Amino acid sequence: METVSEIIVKTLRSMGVQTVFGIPSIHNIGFYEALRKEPHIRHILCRHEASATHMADGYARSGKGPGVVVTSTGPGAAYSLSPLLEAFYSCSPVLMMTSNLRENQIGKGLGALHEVNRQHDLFESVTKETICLKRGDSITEKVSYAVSTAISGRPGPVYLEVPHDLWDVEIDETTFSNREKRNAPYDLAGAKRLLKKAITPMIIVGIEAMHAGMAAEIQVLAEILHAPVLTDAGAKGILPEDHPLAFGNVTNGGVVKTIHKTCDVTLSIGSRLRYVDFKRRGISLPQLIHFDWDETWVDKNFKSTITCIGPVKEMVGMLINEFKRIPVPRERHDTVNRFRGLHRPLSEIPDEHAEISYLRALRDAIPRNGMLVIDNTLLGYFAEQFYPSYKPLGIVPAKGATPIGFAFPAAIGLKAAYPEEPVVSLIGDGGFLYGAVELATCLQHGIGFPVVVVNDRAYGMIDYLQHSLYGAGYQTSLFNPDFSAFALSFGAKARAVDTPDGLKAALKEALASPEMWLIELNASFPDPPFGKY
Ligand SMILES: Cc1ncc(C[n+]2csc(CCOP(=O)(O)OP(=O)(O)O)c2C)c(N)n1
Ligand SMILES: [Mg+2]
Repeated sequence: METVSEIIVKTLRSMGVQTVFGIPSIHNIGFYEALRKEPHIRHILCRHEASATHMADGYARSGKGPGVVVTSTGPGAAYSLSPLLEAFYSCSPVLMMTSNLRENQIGKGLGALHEVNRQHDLFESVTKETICLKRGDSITEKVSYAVSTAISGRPGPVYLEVPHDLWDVEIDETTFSNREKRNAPYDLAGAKRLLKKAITPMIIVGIEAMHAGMAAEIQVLAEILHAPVLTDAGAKGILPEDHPLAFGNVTNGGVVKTIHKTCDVTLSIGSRLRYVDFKRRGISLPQLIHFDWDETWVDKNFKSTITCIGPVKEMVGMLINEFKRIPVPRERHDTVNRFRGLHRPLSEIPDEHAEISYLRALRDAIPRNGMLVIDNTLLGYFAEQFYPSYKPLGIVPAKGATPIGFAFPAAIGLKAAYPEEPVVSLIGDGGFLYGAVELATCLQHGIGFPVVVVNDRAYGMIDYLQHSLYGAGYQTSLFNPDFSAFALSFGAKARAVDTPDGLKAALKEALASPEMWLIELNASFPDPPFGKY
C-alpha cells in the first residue's frame, strides 16, 4: 500500500520529472511529505506562487520535460493564473499541481479555509485541461494523463487538483499501461501541390515547433525548398540567424516586409499567426498552408488555402522526402539572393542609436550557446527584432500573453534546467520588482546567473504611449531601491553600469562566475522600435 501522494511522486518521477517549484501549505504538506522521501526530484522553494509558476514555465521551455509547480488551495492557486496565461499561449508544458478543500467540502460554500467557489473553473481559460482527482480514481492513470497532455500535441499547461484529505490515503494501485494515442490520418497532397507550383514560398515557424524540437527538420526543409524562414519571437534561432535562409522575426521591417510582399506561398509551421504580429502590422499571407497539431489556431486571422492537422514533425518529414529530389527553380535563387542583399543583421546596423550598441554588447558578451530571457521592457522589444539568436532558446520572450515580470523568475527556471549553460535575464526596473525577492530563491538553491535590470526609473513603455497619445506622462515614474544594495543584501554580487562597454565587461565577468549577479543598467530607451527601423 502506498499513499496517494507517494503514487503521484512515483508517477511524476517515472515520467521524467526532475524538478518541482512551489510553496508548501497546510493543504499540500501531504504531497511535500512524499517529496521529502524522493531524493531524485529536486524541490525549489520559492517566495511567491506567481514567480514559482514563471519558473516552472522557464523550466518547461528547456525541453527537459514538464515544468511542475505546486501551490496551495485558493489564494496560492490563484496567484498562478497570470503566469499560466503566458505559458498557455506560449505552448509551454507546465503541470500545475494544487490542493483543494476536503473532497466532501468542495462546492458546498461552507467557508472552509482557503475556499474558492469552483476553483478549477478559474483555470479553464489558461490550461489545456483541468483534472480533479477523486477517491476511487486510478491515480497513476490520471497523473500520467496530466503529464502526457501537457507535453503532447501542442504543449501547454495542465491543472491537476487534489483534495487535501486525499494525499495521505493509502491505496493499493495496480499498475496500468499508458494507452496509446492514435493520430488521425492527415493528407499532405494539397500542400505538396501548392509548394510545387510556388515560385518563392516562405516558411513561418512558431514557438510550438521550437518546443517540439524541430530545429533539424526546419533547416533541412528550408534548404531543400530554398525558402526564406521567418519566425515568431519565441522561435528565433530555430534556424541559426546567420544561416543564409534565416531572416529573423516576422514582425521586423526592412527585408522582412519585402519577403511578405514577394513570396507567393506561405508554409506556416506551428505558429499561432497572432493578430498582434501579423494583422495589426498589415501583413497579408497569400496562399497559406497551415501545419498545426490541432485546429485551435486555424483560420483565425488568415483563411488558409490548405490546412494540415496532425503530428507536425512527422508531416514536415514527409515534405522533406517529397521535395528532396525536386530541383529548386532558378528564379527562386535569384529572389532569395535579392533578399540577402537587403538583409541588415545587427552587425551591419549603424551605431547611431544607443539600443543598437547595447544589443551588440549583449551579443558580444553572451556566448553562442547562451540563452537571453527577455521581459517586455523597451530594450527587450529591440532584442526581439535585432538580437541574433543562433539556437532554439537563444532568446526567450514572454509573447504568449505579454506580461511584465516574467524574465527574472523564468530565467531561474531555465537555469535550473541548464545549470551548465549561460543564461542571462534582461528585465526593466518595473518588471524586476514584481519578483525581485526571488533573489533569495537563487541564493538558497545555489542558482547563479546575471540579471540585467534596465533602470530608467519608469514604466517606460507606458510613459512613451502616454506621451504619444496624450502629450504627457502620468503615474509612470518609479521610485526604486538602490538595486546594488538590494542585491548585496541577499548575498548576490552587484554592479551598476551606464555604457555598452560597461555592460559587456560586467556580463562577461558575471558569466564567468557561478554566482548570482544583478547588473543595474542605468539607461533609457524612450523610443520603442516599432516603425523606427
Ligand atoms: C502583468 C502586466 N501588467 C502591466 C502591463 C503593462 N505594461 C506593459 S510595459 C509596462 C512598463 C514596464 O516597465 P519596465 O519593466 O520598467 O520596462 P520599461 O518599459 O521601462 O522598459 C507595463 C506596466 C503588462 N504588460 N503586464
Ligand atoms: Mg523601466
